[in-house]
Amino acid sequence: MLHSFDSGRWPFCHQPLILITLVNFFKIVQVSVYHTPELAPNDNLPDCAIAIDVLRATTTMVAALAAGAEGIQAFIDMPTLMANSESWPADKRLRAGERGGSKVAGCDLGNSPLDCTPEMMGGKRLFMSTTNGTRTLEKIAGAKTVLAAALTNRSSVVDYLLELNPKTVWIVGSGWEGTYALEDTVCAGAIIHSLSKQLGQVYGNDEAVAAESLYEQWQSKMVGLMHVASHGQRLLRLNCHTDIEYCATLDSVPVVPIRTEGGVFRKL
Ligand code: 3SL
Repeated sequence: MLHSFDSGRWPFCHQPLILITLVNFFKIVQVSVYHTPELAPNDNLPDCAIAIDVLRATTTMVAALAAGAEGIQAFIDMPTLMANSESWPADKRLRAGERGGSKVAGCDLGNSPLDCTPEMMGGKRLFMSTTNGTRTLEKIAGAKTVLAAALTNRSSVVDYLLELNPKTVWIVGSGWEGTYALEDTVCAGAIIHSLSKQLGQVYGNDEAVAAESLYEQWQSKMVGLMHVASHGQRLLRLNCHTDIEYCATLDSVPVVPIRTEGGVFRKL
């Protein structure tokens, strides 16, 4: 069960030494959900930070690594992506650029997880920039461990968190240009729901409590939730029905993108 905490204050203990002992003994995890990168604090980064962009950047990252991509480098702007990818052999790189849901001119790919076939991805490095998702990755770059999560890899992310045993976790949604996105919050809730079921002791901020409730309400209707969500509707207008169905699938891809040296995301 998830318990709430008030602005990072622990509910039962004000003595730091006793707190540290209790935290280590009981494997208590403190989870903070932030709906957008703008809402995440700039300091006191956690032991582990998780970026979510269900529609579609982190779902695509999971799919690309599952399909055999060598690694993924994320950029907040296209000129930096182009300059960095230039130094990589042309036959070993793919440029994926998305703005407003559509592919950026001059790129090999947009941001569809369905393009991530083994034939396309095998052995290639993906240089990626999207409207919101890659900004979230940039925002949490200072954390010790940085992961990318989607509904598709929810159970693998939770398994890794149980193994890593971080004391503090941030789950940061990408939203849409600074505003809330339903699908990112439901994914945060799915992670918290599974984590708290397995650990028993999880403390969360109010956003974490709300995210878990949202997941509990919609867990059997994920495609329905995507159709209600504003970015889901934007993608429907772009005829991305099959992308939405794919992104709404829970626990289907056993891959966790983790940030490694040089900021490259690789498969755990
Ligand atoms: O906002 C993003 O980063 C993208 O994932 C948006 S889209 O799903 O590719 O339209």
